[in-house]
Amino acid sequence: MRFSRAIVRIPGQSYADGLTTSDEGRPDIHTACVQHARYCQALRDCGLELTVLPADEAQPDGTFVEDTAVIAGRVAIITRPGAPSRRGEVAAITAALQSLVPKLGQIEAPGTLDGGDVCQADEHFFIGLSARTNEAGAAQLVALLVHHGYTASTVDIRAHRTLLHLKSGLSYLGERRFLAQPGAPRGADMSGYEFIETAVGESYAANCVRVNDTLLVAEGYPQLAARLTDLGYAVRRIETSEFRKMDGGLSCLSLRF
Ligand code: CIR
Repeated sequence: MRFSRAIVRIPGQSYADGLTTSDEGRPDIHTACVQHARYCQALRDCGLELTVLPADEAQPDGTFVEDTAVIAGRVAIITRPGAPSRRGEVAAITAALQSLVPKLGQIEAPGTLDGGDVCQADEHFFIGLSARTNEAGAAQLVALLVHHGYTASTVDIRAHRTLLHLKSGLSYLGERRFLAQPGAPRGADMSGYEFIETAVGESYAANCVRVNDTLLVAEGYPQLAARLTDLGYAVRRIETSEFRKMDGGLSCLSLRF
């Protein structure tokens, strides 16, 4: 998968009022903005043209744009986030996508779906069933994707209470290879893939992002960075401490297409 564009949203002053289960303390908004700006620069350095949306104080979790849409090739599906407090985020993303990617559909009630639960592996989409993505939402997404020529299947992560989303626990690296936390749920359809596991204490870094020829990896997980470098990846490390405090990771911060 090659990307040429991404949509991001700057964190607002209300950022620390968003949803979190983390006990790492309140995020510092200034540091969050610095980390976000570096993330944006990394995407640009990977060759992407960015649409940078301004902060929206009414949407504290709004910087986690990945959850509001699924982009499949050159079409977009607007989600219906599982957390009611996040449903207001989709309007601005719908507007931002309008001139860039044709809309294929929208997840409708009673369906709920967060983009963080959607992991594209080439022409196949793995969809996590989680506290945020329900069976109705996943079924709607499967139908839309299949109609558009992709294949899709679900992975039930509801028993894994420490995982917010499917992609909190694994990332697709390309070439039929996943990076995953030890014990991360694997769907039956994942048996034909190679899995690289994060080391003990480095589970958070299982959420990484392949952007063209670069792998964006969270800073502070040296065993993983060394392993991925040894495997031949061009690793770029990005500080994510203030996003981790709000249960977010690298993939959550952009919609790439
Ligand atoms: C939330 O709980 O919804 C946000 N604080 C974090 C969302 C992270 N998004 C993602 O992993 N795709």
